[in-house]
Amino acid sequence: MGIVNTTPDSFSDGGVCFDADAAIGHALKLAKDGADILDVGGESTRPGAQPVAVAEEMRRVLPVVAALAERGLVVSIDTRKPEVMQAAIEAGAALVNDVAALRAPGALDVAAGSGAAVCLMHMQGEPGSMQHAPAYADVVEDVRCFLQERIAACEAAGIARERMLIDPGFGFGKTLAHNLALLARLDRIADLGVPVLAGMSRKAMLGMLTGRDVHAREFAGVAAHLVAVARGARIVRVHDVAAMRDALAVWNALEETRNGT
Ligand code: HH2
Repeated sequence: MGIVNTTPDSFSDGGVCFDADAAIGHALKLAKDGADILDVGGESTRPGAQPVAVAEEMRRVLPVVAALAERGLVVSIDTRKPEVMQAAIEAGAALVNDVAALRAPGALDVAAGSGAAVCLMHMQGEPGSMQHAPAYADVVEDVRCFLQERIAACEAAGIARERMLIDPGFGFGKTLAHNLALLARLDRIADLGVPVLAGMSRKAMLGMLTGRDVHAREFAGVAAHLVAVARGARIVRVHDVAAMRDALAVWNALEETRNGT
């Protein structure tokens, strides 16, 4: 999954694709680099981010979603707002990627009524304050329990398990120790039986581990996402698609050899 942020303020690429043509061009480059899904977002969820109004978020994302879907590309809409989900699905989005796991009033109904796939992510608190003092009894079991509850809520609303992805939400209300525990025990999340998506690209946890600034975390990101794949992740959400693709080519060849296929 390649990241396409149509925002002025995303933590690593804010402003790069604020204009629709730039975002479309960037997305086409990611597709060429090997992204199977393009995740289009119009509201930053970085720690401390300010909320964006519905109309503005739609203005940012809809032309990009429509242009990519028209070209036959698989588009995901990264939003927490039911109105944006609905409009993006009508514009051709096939997946709703919601960092709030469809908890906003009306979000479950929009997703259930649409036939789109959904990605349910764990977040403790809200982007504005989530990094202030995140705390868990047991981060792996707490996140697992939350995702299990959201899977059940989706099933009750009429969304089949086959349409779901789950995501532990690296960096969303989590310290470095929490993020590392989740990565080390991602198999506990994967054993819920729903495909796992992992997104650590350029995030602060990689900066803390390497001492590198946000634009020099590509190698650390490849390593972290490869570990996630080894622990059961099926989709990785990244900015640097070409590098990740190369790493996965090596990984897949090794797995095929190991399995004798
Ligand atoms: N991370 C971000 C945004 N959306 N969605 C999922 N499913 N998982 C994630 O880990 C995730 C996500 C934050 O990254 P980014 O889009 O690069 O930054 P910003 O929120 O500042 O736009």
